[in-house]
Amino acid sequence: MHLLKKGSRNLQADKGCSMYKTIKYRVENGVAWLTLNRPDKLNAFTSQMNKEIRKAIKISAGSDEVRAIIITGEGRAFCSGQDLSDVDEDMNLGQMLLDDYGPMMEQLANCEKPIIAAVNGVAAGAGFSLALACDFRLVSEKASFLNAFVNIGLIPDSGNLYYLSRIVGHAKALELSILGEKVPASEAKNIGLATKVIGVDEWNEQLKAFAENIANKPTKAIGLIKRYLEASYHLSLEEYLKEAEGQRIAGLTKDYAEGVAAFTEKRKAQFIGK
Ligand code: T3D
Repeated sequence: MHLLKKGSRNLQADKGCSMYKTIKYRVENGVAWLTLNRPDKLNAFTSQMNKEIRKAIKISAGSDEVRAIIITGEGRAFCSGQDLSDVDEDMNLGQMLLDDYGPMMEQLANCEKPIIAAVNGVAAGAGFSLALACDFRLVSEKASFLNAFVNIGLIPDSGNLYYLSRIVGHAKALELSILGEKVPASEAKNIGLATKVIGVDEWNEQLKAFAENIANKPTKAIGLIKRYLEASYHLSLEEYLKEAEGQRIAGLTKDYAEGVAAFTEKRKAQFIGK
């Protein structure tokens, strides 16, 4: 298995949101803010929204300006999963996953920038899967998670079981998936789903601080950490120890030189993401 990243293109970050109809996108202080923007449907996914998310992630992944990505929802929800008013009984759901959700999940998994889900409200169905696919979940005290699939006779999809079992363990993943009951923010923290639970009053300030702190870390090293941690689940130890190649790459970055210089000079490192 190749652990090396495929060629990444240096795409220009899009600062405006005019090219998007179902999301909002802006870049500020090294952080790309991607806001799901269908609040009247609790930000439910449509094929269009799925495409726009993929586009924004691709742009963010390829932009030197972006060093962290934050995904959140407009209004009172994070995302309520597939728009159930946009499907019919004859639809091939498997094909829909192959065409839309699978590529989105793959793109998130291959993105070497840190991705934060800012779960401002309920995250249900594929909206829960989206939050699981992110590297961090900052959770509002009024948010909740709902593996809603079973409630409409479906199985958790969009990588849900893959990530959920890794995050909360097999037994809890099975419980949440079969019972289909809401998990409030406090329980999400207890079972390791939430990185941090944030009070409503401090929400904006803490999100910004968390994301900007991550955006100021050595971005290339973070990408390599993500890549090797994920690879570790699929490789033998012998294969995994090719991590040496990752460390070789990290050792060539300007951030490594800066990190060592800052340590010896007893000052705070100023990482530039290169
Ligand atoms: O099925 C396939 O196509 C394959 C793909 C599957 C991927 C999936 O994501 S399957 C799972 C789909 N999602 C769900 O089953 C969740 C459905 N929604 C809910 O269970 C609840 O709405 C929530 C727990 C998320 C929130 O409950 P609550 O009480 O806070 O809000 P509400 O009153 O139920 O919803 C507010 C409005 O949003 C309402 O519209 P209205 O009556 O004000 O005009 C509701 O219909 C709408 N809404 C909520 N979720 C969806 C939705 N509209 C379309 N699709 C939704 N998923």
